[in-house]
Amino acid sequence: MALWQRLSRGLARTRESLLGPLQSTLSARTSTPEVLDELEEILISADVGVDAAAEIVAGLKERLDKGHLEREELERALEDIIAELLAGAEVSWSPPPHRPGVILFVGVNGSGKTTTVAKVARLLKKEGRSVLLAAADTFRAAAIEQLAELGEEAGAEVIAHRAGADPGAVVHDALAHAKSKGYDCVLVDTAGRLQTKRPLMEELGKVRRVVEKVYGRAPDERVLVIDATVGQNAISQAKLFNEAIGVTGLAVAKLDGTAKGGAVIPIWQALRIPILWVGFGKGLDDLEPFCARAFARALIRR
Ligand SMILES: Nc1nc2c(ncn2[C@@H]2O[C@H](COP(=O)(O)OP(=O)(O)OP(=O)(O)O)[C@@H](O)[C@H]2O)c(=O)[nH]1
Ligand SMILES: [Mg+2]
Repeated sequence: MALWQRLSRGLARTRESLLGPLQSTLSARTSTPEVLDELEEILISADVGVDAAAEIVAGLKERLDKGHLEREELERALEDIIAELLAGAEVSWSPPPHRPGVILFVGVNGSGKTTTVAKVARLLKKEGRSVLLAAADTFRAAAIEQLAELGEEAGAEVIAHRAGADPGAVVHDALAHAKSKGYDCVLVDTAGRLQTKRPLMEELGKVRRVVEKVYGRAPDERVLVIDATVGQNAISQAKLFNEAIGVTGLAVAKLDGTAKGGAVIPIWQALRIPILWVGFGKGLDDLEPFCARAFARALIRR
């Protein structure tokens, strides 16, 4: 199945929130300006954001006839404009060039970090890379077990200490092990933390420094996992994580569970941090590298 079709299933709720209301507007055969006004409101209520909605509608005004609108024509134009708006968010990501590359996953509680770590492990393993997982969420007892189970499912070894141990020590061990065994990548799962809790944010800085000490460089990627169901609220979260640790990429999880998938547009516009992956289900295969065109197409087409 093509990427956009897999995404399309995941984005069904978002698409419904966009195209459902549009359907009735269009079938009433109103004139273009009225349809565009209504579309702007629909986009805003689907969490696309006021600025992005205005930008999309301005783009449509330029492209479309002044007269009556064909649904297909409108959809094609909408897809093109969204794909263009998101083009810069897409990167052709590949693992760090040296061995092992270190990827740190951070985010608020329950955003989807641990699941995303396992999904990325699965993806990398499919590409033939060897992957080690570090269970640096020692705060939540069940987190270690969860990562161990998911790691097994993904076919990746997991380094863990007991609950309550120092996350920095786990990372230290994992790096040493990865080095001695020649692993390609180490994926570090961290505890969920509210971006406003300073001591917890400082703990992330400590994990970062452990990597710097052992490797002489920061973790190659610091990935912020955001939960798509929070929509534009992810922007303020991201800003504080970025200040604490310097976020290099986003993973957007739970796109399947929300009608707010359109928020990816204002999130990209506000942060200008590349979107590395999108997750759209609980299964380990429900993750894909972000592709602007496929995302736009899945938002609009069934
Ligand atoms: N539907 C759906 N559920 C997801 C997705 N990603 C994660 N989940 C679910 O969301 C819940 C939380 O996911 P976790 O991966 O444990 O989130 P976390 O950020 O590690 O949570 P903490 O470690 O407690 O901060 C779990 O029930 C996951 O199965 C997704 O893309 N789609
Ligand atoms: Mg977790």
